[in-house]
Amino acid sequence: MKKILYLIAFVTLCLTLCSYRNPVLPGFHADPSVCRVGEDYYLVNSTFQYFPGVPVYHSKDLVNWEQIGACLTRKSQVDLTGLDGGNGIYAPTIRYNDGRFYMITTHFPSRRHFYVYTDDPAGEWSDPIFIDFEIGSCDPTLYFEDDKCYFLWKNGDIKICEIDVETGKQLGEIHHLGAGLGGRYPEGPHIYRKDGWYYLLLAEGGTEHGHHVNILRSRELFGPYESNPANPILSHFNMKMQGSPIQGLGHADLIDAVDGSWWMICLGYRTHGYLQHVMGRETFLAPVEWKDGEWPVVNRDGTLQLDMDVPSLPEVKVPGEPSYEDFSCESLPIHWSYLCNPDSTKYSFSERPGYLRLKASEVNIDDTASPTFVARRQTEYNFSATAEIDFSNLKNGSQAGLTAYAAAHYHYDVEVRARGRKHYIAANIRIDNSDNTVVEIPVKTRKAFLRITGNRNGYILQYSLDGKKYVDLAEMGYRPLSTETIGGFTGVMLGLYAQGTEGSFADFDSYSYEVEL
Ligand code: 6LW
Repeated sequence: MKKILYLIAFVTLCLTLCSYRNPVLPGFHADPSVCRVGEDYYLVNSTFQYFPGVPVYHSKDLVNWEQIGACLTRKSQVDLTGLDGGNGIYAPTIRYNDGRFYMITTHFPSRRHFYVYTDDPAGEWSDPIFIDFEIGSCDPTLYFEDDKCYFLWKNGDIKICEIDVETGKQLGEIHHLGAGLGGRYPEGPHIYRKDGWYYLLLAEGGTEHGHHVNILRSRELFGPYESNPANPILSHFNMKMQGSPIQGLGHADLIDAVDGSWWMICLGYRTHGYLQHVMGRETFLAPVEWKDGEWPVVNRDGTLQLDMDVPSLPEVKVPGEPSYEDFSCESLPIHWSYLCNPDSTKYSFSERPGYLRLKASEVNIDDTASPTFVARRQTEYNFSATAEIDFSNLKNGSQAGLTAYAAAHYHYDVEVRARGRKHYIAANIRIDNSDNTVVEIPVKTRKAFLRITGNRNGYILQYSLDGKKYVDLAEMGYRPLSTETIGGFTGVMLGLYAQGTEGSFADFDSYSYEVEL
């Protein structure tokens, strides 16, 4: 009997130590970059037109991540006015040197590279230091060696030069490190120093299905770099992985863990149907075997799975994002996002304590301005998002509700509408130039529950007047909200909004987001 108990304990221990689930940051978490300080790991993602910009996540095991802040929390750092999903903040890199964290990124459409710094990644970051000698393209990174700082970026090929990290000024000549192996869009470069070699990691193929990661190395920082004969070191763009639910792997960063093991984080997307995805590019983790003087090998064969049965770092759990928000807070929790820089006068937690008051403006969620809108990421295929709304003060010509928002002109809404002195609950489908009310139901109450349920087919729009019995209003497929349909770089956000007549507002009493893995 004792032997059986020991065996059960060992198997349980092994399963606990030897597995994690990808993506480690589900939902729209593109262009990940990671660094380590002692036993602490920090990770950032791109955010495009969403604000705050560049969330900062912390972990002790590279699997469980907790958002501790954001790099860009002030308009003086990033002006997103008038920007849509193809613009804003592109790929970031986070690095640590001599007591200071740096995050470098690019603002589109200006294409200006800039970096901010801090000694507390959970706190405020500095105002931007702009790289003004090189305007254009994207994917900047920093490499520190001895007391020097080097700036790398992609613009056609991969370029590098030394900079004065205090001012962003160019210090040395620009060197060309080549364009990888000739794939489309060589991008996302990072440099690592190991065993007397400089390693240049980069993505090629473009951030769609052809995406993959290559690595080169040189004895000299400025090259010439030789390619790893085993490239690509990470790719699902092959026959073996053509059926994988994970596609588009690329844009990676390497990290040496506190126990000496190596790991890769990268972006990829989980397909809804054949090669279409709605949740945006997500952050994945893979183990790397990197023997002294040899090339790194990612997860044995350069692929990764949703369930990773590999030895992982000792698990350190973190509090997950709450599934229920009763808005009894004084400000919006950090994991919520606004569209563009928010107009703070349109949001209140104090005018009706315990409620989030969203004040309508003439800017609506299809305008590339700053609508009254707050959202969380869709993180799983199967979810249920529910908002409890009091629309007593929603005036004629206004709408407020819950939306599965992929982009301006691409969203499914279950909303309350005020027309004259009457109110209606409606399912509204916006696909490109088509703005279609599927159904509109007059209601006499002033409170309702609005719900969007997600599944592998798409989205179901529902409402309830008592929070118990839900009525289906519309059912829509995922394809119109997929990145392959819309383009751009973001994923579906499940948001609350109010728009229409100045002085009109809606009070949200709660928001719940439940997922089914
Ligand atoms: C980013 C590029 C990429 O600049 O997509 O997947 C672009 N990689 O490196 C936008 O995320």
